[in-house]
Amino acid sequence: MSIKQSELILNPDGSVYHLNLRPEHIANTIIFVGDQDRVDKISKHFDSIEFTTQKREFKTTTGTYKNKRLSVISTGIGPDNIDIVLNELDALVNIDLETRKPKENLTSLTIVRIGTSGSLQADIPVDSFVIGSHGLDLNGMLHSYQIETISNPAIEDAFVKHTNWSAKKSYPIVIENNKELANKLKSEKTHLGITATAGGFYGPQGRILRLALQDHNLNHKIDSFNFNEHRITNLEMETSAIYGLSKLLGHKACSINAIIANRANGTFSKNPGKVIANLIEYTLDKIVK
Ligand code: R1P
Repeated sequence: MSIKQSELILNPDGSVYHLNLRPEHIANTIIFVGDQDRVDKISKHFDSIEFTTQKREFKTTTGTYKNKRLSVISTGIGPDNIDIVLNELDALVNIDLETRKPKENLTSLTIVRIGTSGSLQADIPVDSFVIGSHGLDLNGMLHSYQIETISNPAIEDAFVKHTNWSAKKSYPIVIENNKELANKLKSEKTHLGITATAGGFYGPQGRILRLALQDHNLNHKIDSFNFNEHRITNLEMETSAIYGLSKLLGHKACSINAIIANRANGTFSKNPGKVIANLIEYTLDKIVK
C-alpha cells in the first residue's frame, strides 16, 4: 500500500513538505541545532558547501568537513518540531518518494544535536558540555507512538514516585542515547547525565514569572533524583524526542549541550556565543575522528 498524499506531503519539486529537501540533499550524518542562525556557525567550518535551503525555522546546509559529507539542520524549538524533522528525514532515506512505499533496505542516519541547555546541578557549571546518557521526556509527544520497546519503566516509575508526578500530566519516558555515538563524542571535557526535555521554556521548566506552577518544587525534585548513579543533569526542549524517534525509526542519536545557564545557582554564561562556538568546534572534530 502506498502512503497517501495527505499523509506524506510532497512539494511540487518532490521535496518533503516542511524541510524542503529531496533525498540527494542530505548526508547520512546530520547535525541538529535549535537556532537557524547556528547552522551558518557550523557550516562556516566546512571545506565546501553543496546545498542550502530554508523553510520556516528549518534551515539545512550540506557540505563536507575534513572530507566527510555532513548536513546541518535547524529544528527550531521544541519536541513538536522534532516530530516533523525526524519523520521527514526518515522519509527521505527510507521511503521511496516515487512509489510512496517504505524501502526494503533501510538506512540508519547518524544524528548529533549541538544544543544549548540549563544545568540542574551546581557542580556542572555554565560553559561546560553535557552529553545526554538518556533523554527524559516530560512533554508527551512520544506517547503518540508505540514506545514500549524503547522506554525504561524502572527509571520512569522511580522518577514518578520521587517527584510525586501528577497523573494529569503525560507519563515521563526515559530513552537511552546511542552508546557508540556517545563514546565517540565524549572526553574529559564532557559531563554525562540524563537530559530532561520539557515541552515549554517557562512553566514546564519550573520558571516562575507571573504564573504559579502546578508543582513549584519540581526542579528541586528533579535535581535530587538518582537511579543507580544516574542523575538528571540538565533541562532543554529536544533531546528525548530526538532519542525516542531515532530509536523507533532505526537511527543513531546523541545529544551534546552547551550549558549556558545554571538553574541550581541562578547563573548565566557571560559569553554564551563563545561556549557554543567551542562546542561546535569540539563536536565537529569528534564526528570526523
Ligand atoms: C530555548 O531557548 C531553546 O534553546 C535550547 C532549548 O532546547 C530550546 O530549543 O536549545 P537550542 O539552543 O538548540 O535551541
